[in-house]
Amino acid sequence: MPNPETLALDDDTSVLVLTGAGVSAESGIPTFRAAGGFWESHSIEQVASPGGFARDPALVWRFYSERRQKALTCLPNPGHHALRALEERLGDRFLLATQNVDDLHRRAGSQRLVEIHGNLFLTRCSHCAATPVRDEEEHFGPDLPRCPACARGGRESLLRPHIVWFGEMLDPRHLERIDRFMDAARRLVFLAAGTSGAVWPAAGMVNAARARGATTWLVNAEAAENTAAFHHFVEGPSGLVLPALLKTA
Ligand code: BJW
Repeated sequence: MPNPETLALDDDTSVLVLTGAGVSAESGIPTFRAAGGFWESHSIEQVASPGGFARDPALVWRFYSERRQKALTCLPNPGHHALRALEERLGDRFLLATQNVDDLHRRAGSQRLVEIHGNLFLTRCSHCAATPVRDEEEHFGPDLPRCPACARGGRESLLRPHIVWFGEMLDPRHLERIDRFMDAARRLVFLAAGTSGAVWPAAGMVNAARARGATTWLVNAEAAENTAAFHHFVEGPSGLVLPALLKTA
């Protein structure tokens, strides 16, 4: 009889993980909705929406530049490392979808990684479809960066952070990759960690996993908005809980 408090992974099991800001909290990166989080000191509408960028691109660049500075000083924590170790064990039976843009999963060594809300260190054109480029610079107004491809055609287009803002579509290729992974699993475990379950479509991934018969786990410091959708809820900091949970899985 498997222990109900372990993931009970066998050779037939695939694991889809969804992470949120809570997983990086122990690395020193603020979450969004907590006291002291980003949305306490910044208006979502001003800094994380296409309308906000159109109105005041310098304010938006300052917000993301400060986050770049901060993220570069932070290190992956034991939660990130536990997920990388699980990937090493499972190989292609593992996929990590993260809402985090801070690059810490990649820096921990995760490779089967889908950054569904973008990446803090990628910059792209706000107008044309040129491929996003790696960019660790901080951009403070008034000399904001412009798109070289557009400039060659005589157009002045601002570059912007490669981030999915509210009201913007997630990259359909990312969502398709997650769907294909779930469809291909013989037995599926879905594990969400460090996310409030307040933002869609990520908050609905648990339902999509359950529709495929998945066993579902939530690891979070407190109840999330969608806790009731999970079979198992382990309350606690992911930097402690994930290593323990995955070690015995
Ligand atoms: C710990 C911990 C520790 C702390 N250990 N735990 C369906 C219904 C209603 C609305 C919608 C819907 N579908 C779409 C929408 C609109 C919208 C949306 O979801 N709105 C809701 C707010 C209601 N979604 C969108 O616009 C998305 N686009 C889209 O769906 O396009 C189609 C469409 C558009 C419009 C209408 C309909 C369809 C895009 C969403 C983009 C989100 N972007 C952001 C900002 C950009 C990234 C960035 O700058 O970093 O992404 S918002 C922000 O929230 C960020 C995060 O990735 C995201 C999720 O937050 P997360 O990670 O959950 O963080 P927190 O702070 O909320 O929670 C942290 C949790 O960790 C807490 O519970 C803590 O307790 C816990 N914790 N320390 C474990 N140590």
